[in-house]
Amino acid sequence: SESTEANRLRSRVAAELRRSRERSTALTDAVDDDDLVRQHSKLMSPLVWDLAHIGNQEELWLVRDVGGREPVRSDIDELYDAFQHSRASRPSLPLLKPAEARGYVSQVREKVLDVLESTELSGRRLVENAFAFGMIVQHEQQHAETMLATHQLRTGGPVLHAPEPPPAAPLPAREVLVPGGPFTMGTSTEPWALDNEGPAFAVDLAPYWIDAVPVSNGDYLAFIDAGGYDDQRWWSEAGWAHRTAASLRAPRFWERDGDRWLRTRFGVVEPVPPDEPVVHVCFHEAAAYARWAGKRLPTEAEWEKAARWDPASGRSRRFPWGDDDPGPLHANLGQRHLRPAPVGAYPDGESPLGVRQLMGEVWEWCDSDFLPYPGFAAFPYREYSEVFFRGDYKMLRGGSFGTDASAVRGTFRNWDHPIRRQIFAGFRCARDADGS
Ligand code: AVJ
Ligand code: FE
Repeated sequence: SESTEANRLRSRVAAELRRSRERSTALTDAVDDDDLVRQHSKLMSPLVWDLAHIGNQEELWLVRDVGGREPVRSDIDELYDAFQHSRASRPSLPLLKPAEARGYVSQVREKVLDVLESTELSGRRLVENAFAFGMIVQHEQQHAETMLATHQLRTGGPVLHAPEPPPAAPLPAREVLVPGGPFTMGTSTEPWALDNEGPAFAVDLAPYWIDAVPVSNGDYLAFIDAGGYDDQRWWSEAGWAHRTAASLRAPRFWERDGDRWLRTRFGVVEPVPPDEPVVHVCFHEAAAYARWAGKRLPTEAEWEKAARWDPASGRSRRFPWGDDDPGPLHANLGQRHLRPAPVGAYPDGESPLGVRQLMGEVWEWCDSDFLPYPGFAAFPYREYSEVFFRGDYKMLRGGSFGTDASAVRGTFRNWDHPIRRQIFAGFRCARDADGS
C-alpha cells in the first residue's frame, strides 16, 4: 500500500542518514581537538568547519525548508556558507568549538528524524522520493571524502585503519573497443541524481579504445623514468606552465629515496606499490602521461558510455555491472579499504565489454569541461552546479575508495580545477579506433 511504500522509504532514508553520520563521526573522532581546529593545508577547511557545515546544510534544507521548523541556530549560517569564506580563511573565523559543533549536528539530526516521520514524501518536488533527504545524505558523504583528503594532508602518525582491498584477478585484455553509435547519457529517472546529471539525452560517438583498468603506479613510473616531466612535447601549454611553476616531478605524496620512490598515505610511509592505480595526479599530469603513451584521456561521454552502455540491450544502465546498487564485490567504495585495489581487481564489477574498476578506486580525470547538458535546469539551488559551469574545471568520474556508494553513480559528475592533486584522482587512457 501507499503508506507501506512510504514507510519503507523512510527507514531507508533513516539508515542512510545514520551511515553518513557514522562516517563523519569516525573521521572527526579519530583526532584530538587541536587537530580538528588546525589548518592542515590551505586547500582544505579545518575538520571542525566541515562538521558544522554538514549540520548547517542539513538544518537549512531539512529542518527549515522541508520541515518548516524554527531554526536550531539562526546565527551561524554565514560562517558555514562555503561562498562567504575561502577554505584558507576558515581557521580564523569564530567557528563553533569541537564540542559545540558535535552538539549542533546532533540537535539538528534529532529534529530531522522527526521531520522525516511527519513529512509526506510526495507532492512537492523537493520531497518527491525523499529527494532533499537524499541530497543531504550525499552532501554529508561528499564532505566525508573531503575530510578524508584532509586526513591525507595531515602530518603525524596513522589514526585511520582499514583492511586490505581484494587482489587482482586475471584480465583478458588491457584495452577494450567500444563500438561507435549513439547511447543515452545522463538520467531523467534516477531519484537522487543531482541536477547536473540530467536530463538524459542521446550522444553519438565514433568508435574508440579505452583502457580496461586505470593507469597504475608502475605504468606512471615508466613515464617518470622516461623523463616525461622534463619533456615539453607531452604537455599542453597550461600544463607545462603549471608543471614549471609548481616544480612537479612525481604524484603528490611521493618522495624519492635513493633509487626508489616512497609514498605516504594516512601517516604510513611505504614503497610505491606498482600494481595500484596512480592517485594524487592533476589533470595536466594525466594528460601528459596519456600523450606520452600515444593515447589521450577519454571525454566524459566516452567514460560514461564505457560505464553504462549495454551492447546486448542498447540501454544505458545505472552502473557497469547493471542496475543493482554497489555491493562489496562490485567496487572499492565507501572508505572500506582506504586505498585503491590493484589494477584488475573487482572482476564482478566490470562492464559488459570488460572495462574494470570504473566505479571506486580513484576518480578518473576526463578531457571535458564542466558544462550543462541540453535542457539543464538548476535544482534545488544554483550553487550546487550552475555557478561552476564554464569555470576552470575538468570532469572527474566514477568515485574513489573514499567515495560512498550513495554519492556516486554511472551518471554522477564531479569536477575540480585541472591543477588539483589532493583529491583521490587518477585516470585511464583512451584512443581513437581508427588509429589516428
Ligand atoms: C561536487 C565534490 C565538487 O565538494 O565542492 C559539497 C560537492 N557541494 N558541498 C565539493 C559539494 C557543496 C562539491 N563537489
Ligand atoms: Fe558543502
